[in-house]
Amino acid sequence: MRSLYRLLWLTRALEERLETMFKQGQVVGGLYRSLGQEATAVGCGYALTEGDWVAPSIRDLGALLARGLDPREVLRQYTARAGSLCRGKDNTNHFTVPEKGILGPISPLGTQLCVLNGVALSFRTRREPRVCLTFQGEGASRTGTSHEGLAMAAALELPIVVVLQHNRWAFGTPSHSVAAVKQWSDVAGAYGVPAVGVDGNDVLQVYDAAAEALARARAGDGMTIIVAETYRMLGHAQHDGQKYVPEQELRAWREHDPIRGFEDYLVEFGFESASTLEEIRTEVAVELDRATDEVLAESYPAAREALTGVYGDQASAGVPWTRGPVPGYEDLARRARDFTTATVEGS
Ligand SMILES: Cc1ncc(C[n+]2csc(CCOP(=O)(O)OP(=O)(O)O)c2C)c(N)n1
Repeated sequence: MRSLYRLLWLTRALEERLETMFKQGQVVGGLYRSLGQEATAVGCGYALTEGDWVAPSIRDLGALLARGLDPREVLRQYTARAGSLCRGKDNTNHFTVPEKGILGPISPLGTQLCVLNGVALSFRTRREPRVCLTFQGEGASRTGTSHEGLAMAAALELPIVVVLQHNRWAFGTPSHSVAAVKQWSDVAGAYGVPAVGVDGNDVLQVYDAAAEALARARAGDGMTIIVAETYRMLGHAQHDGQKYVPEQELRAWREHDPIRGFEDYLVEFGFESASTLEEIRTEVAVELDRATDEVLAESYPAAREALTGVYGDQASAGVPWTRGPVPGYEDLARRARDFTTATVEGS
């Protein structure tokens, strides 16, 4: 209970920290918060065990922290430091860390599930008792690719759990306008696998459903779809003031905050005292202060590093991934062409 609370609070506090840093111009790229839906990511991430793989969406920081990702790695990544997981070349959580069982988001929505199916298939082929879990927004679940991924995982009985997060909005599109289903848990009906609907803002309910679905997958009984009912309390990202969201809807969901609800539960049923929870929040703040100072003192990548680990279609003229001249690399286009020619001739 204490670990779950700590993870919930860490997720929120770290995102708040990132928001402040975004406003100070420290964050390079976008910031997509999970305010109001932290319980789904934390509950699912906490149910995974060593050796399992998780594929988060941009809004599942809580699952990564539950998997043991150090907040400093998150801060490094968002501030594009040289030592960050993407070496300063990408932001948010678009990183894959095989040793931690993390498959990063893939921007064309729905695609990530298809890739994770390959990971799940490899576990089954090798007869390893490992399982996969991934998240999809209800918007992503409307893509053809998502349907292909779900159909394949179900047909092959892959050891995978898909968590469909019904948070009501996909950017500015309300969920009722993209599906005829009244209950989103009905979307799983067509795939012939168990579908479990949960209150996505109740971390214990999410954890129980995830643990059961993962055990099922581990036992060789195939995929489960969990539909978590929740709400995106902020805009799509920092640039989106969510003016299209009715105020009364926000007000109603504010009353159903996942962290406040869990605090009330812990205190009311005597699991934790209010002062213990306060101590946890203070510890998290101290940890984040330290982590922020440490990371901001780290350097950005050297300009030369812009050329390493980047892949593009070198067959086209120029260098497709640069928008203008790179200082110090005036002859880059020529060198890229020479390299392509040499490679083609060499092979
Ligand atoms: C195939 C595809 N279409 C559109 C986009 C642009 N896009 C990125 S996130 C997003 C909204 C996603 O909504 P949802 O899947 O419900 O997740 P949420 O943002 O609500 O967590 C859109 C439309 C994309 N990345 N890929």
